[in-house]
Amino acid sequence: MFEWERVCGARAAVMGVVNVTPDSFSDGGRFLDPDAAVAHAIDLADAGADLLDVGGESTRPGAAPVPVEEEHSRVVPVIERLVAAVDVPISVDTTKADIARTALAAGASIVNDVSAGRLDADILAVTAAAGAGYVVMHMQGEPRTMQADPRYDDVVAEVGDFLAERVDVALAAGIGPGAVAADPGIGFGKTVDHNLQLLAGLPGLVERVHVPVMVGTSRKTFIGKLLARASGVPEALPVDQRDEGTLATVVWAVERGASIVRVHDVRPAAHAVRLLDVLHTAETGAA
Ligand code: PMM
Repeated sequence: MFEWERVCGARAAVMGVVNVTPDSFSDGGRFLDPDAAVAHAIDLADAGADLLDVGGESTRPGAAPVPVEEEHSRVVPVIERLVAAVDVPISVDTTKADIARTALAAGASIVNDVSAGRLDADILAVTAAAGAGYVVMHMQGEPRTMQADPRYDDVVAEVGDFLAERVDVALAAGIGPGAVAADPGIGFGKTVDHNLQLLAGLPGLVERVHVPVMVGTSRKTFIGKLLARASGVPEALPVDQRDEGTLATVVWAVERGASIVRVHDVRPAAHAVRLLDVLHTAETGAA
């Protein structure tokens, strides 16, 4: 039975992103070849990833769904090879029960579901039957249209209510009480200001959901836009200039109670998380 406590009980865990896709916004096409994906994932594990998230369907704004056979052929061979090559848990980033089933049979131990079980409800039973971990993520709308005009009265309260409800649904489906994590879904049907409010409101969200909270800010558009805003330049900074900003959000999120951070550039995040842990230990010792 998967337990988040074993991954992020002592300090926050760093999840490395392995996108086996032609079109993900930050690394689309780089790791579509299985050899390249496996080599990259091993590099991320060597760089300090506590777990690896393998995805075969881009969820960037505007992305079209991928047929199940195609998604299967992208992720399952990579997971099979990774299970033999690394000793960190592997998660599959999918919304489809069929993909979750084959990925778990191939040795993955977590299902990262950006739809929180709303697109294919069987994914909950599949995850429960395997004794696997599960991530429920908040998304307003669906990837094709989610950035069109996202609206909330109170984004922190609405995302918190949604996550608490979906955690309950996952538990009711038989997923282990220690096996569910919740993610506010930064950038999924959210404006720059919605993302900012969620990051500012993270302590309340952590308290509200009662399960480990995952945060995925890595290289997202809002970082490019905020850096442009703060530096007085008209254009959002491109994706290859967002890693330092990402690191700032990683430190911010961990300091406000995030248990798992999902990133593309693992080494700096792993170092930052370890240093934060050392500093907190020193602070406790000095008190
Ligand atoms: N972001 C992406 C994909 N999957 N899963 C979770 N749980 N949280 C996220 O923020 C998230 C995700 C966006 O695409 P990427 O794989 O290129 O980062």
